[in-house]
Amino acid sequence: MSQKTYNILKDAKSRALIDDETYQKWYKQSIKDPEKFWGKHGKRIDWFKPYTKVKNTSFTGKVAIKWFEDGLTNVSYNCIDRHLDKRGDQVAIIWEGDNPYDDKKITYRELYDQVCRLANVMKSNGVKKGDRVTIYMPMIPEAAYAMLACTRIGAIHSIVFGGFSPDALAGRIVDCESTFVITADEGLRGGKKVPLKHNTDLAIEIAQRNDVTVKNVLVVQRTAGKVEWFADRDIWYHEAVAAAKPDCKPAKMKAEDPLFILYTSGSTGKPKGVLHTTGGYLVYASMTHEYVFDYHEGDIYWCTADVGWVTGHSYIVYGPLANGATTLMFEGVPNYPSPSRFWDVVDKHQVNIFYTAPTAIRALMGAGDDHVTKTSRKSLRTLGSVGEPINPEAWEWYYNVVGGKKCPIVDTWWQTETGGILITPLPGATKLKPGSATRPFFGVQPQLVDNDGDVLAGTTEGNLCITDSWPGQMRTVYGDHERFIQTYFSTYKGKYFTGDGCRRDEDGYYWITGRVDDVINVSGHRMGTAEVESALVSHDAVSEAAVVGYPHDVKGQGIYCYITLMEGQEGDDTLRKALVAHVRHEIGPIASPDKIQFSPGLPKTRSGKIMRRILRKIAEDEFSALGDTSTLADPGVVDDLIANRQNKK
Ligand code: 6R9
Repeated sequence: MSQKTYNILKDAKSRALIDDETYQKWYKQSIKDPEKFWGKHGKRIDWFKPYTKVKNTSFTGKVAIKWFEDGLTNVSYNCIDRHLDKRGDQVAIIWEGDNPYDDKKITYRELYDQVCRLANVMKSNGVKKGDRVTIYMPMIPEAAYAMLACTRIGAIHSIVFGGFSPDALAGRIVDCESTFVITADEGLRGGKKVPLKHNTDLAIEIAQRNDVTVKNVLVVQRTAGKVEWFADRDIWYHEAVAAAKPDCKPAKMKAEDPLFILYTSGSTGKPKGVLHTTGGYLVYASMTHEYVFDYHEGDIYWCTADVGWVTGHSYIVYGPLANGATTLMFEGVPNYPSPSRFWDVVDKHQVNIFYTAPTAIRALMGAGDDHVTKTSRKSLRTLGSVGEPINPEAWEWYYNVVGGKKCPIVDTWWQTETGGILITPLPGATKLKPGSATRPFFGVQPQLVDNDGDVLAGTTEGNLCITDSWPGQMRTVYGDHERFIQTYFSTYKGKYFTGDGCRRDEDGYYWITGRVDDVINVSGHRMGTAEVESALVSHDAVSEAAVVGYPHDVKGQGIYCYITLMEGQEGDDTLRKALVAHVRHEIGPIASPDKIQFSPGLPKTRSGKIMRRILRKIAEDEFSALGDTSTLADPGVVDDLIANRQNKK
């Protein structure tokens, strides 16, 4: 564990919005009197009708979370209209295409025009306040227009990452009974085409078999590749938008009206529809965007995430645009056409704030320093990291080579459920330790508890809970409030349980150690081992499957599958390939198994529970430390598993 501390506050301090003294003062105020603190900061967004109530939240009983509940506002108004007077001609979105010669700049005034037209297209096709709209798009400006157009008329968007399969897309359409889908003919990433419209067609067929009828599909022409066309259902985006009126009044939304649903994986069952609402979410996303990245007016800001993930929601679109920033949207991948791409884009657009994931940093680190050092990167001021723990080696490389020892790194810990960043350094306030997310943001009260729920004090390690609400918190699991209570508030009564393990050091800094549940984190993408298992057992040859994560140099965690086959099946490489293809088909390429081990049996307790602890150890090639195996029904299984392990070092 690196114990080195980086204090590069001198430069940052002179211009930073928050210094340590201010951090300490504000933090104390935010905990002592949250009503007063958030009552003040809630005003950072515009309200049609100001709120008089600030916080009305309970983590016990039925769990009810309300912020600014009697206020009326609109997200697209806050992200667009309110900037028009002052910065109508300022660039809102810089779009950088997959192809380095393809780019585009969209001003706030153009954004207004595009979003209003699209909102009118949706309205004229019957989309109303509260309806669910599924967005399955590549990283093109139309994805942001689609999000903002939904918020303009009060429709609830559900974005599905473009890397998900038709099955996964269908599941999400069905769960929220979405009747309107926005997609593109094809996506383009790293020079490869992704058949989005074709996948949508297949998903809609599956949804139909599950009694959900999608009435319209709005299709952006991205590649002009060939697509099938269903004239009574499909609409070309460019035609409809060109014909629509360029003004659309923003709907007056209650602070607690739903804003979006985003599906995320948990330790059990199908992905959950995380529901975020309007007022509190926007206040929190915009406030964290400003202070965590030390955003100043005029900065060029780039978050490399995809809008299909929460990071793209809060820190490509809503946070930056609410702050009137110039946000860069990148269609491509870090290593195309070369591993210099990120830094070429930084130089090309003079990016000041850069936010990416450890998996990308590790991959680029592996490609060698030359790809970085041949670029200037002089414009960079703040670097950010998100999605998984960043190992100190990657942190040091990011700091020394990419940032040239000049840029603070904000290692931001948060989740789809939290809506915005909860634990993070602030550039002008926090001394940095590589690998630590450091300290809580304003209003956030972390607590570490042991497995019995007893609170752990001082320097310690345990399960990370948050003891009181913050405005960006999810409000429910869409359509299943009971599951919301069960998943997040029942393990440790009266506390929000994050699912993460965490250490607190002698300076009160937090170090996230990773998930303590059956969720794995592959290249920063969250995945339930149960989902991969259920995809595997849906293959005819598979009788039983158990999936665990193991440490992977680039991905953070890899996917290791133990499989028991049906009688008469042969476990060979052909079947391995078929199973990989099957999982990709069922969930999408992000869930591709890395290792598959065939085994006549799985280690189980006498009551039939699979002992994952043992499977994890074998997958890590750490089988000398298997611990107590005496509760196994058949201890012999373990010897076979060890002998045939797929990850020998
Ligand atoms: C924003 C996002 C959430 C899970 C979370 C944790 C891991 C995210 C992290 C981090 C260590 C960080 N995680 N940021 N772990 N340090 N800076 O990633 O949301 O996709 O819901 O994932 O990711 O395990 O619980 P999401």
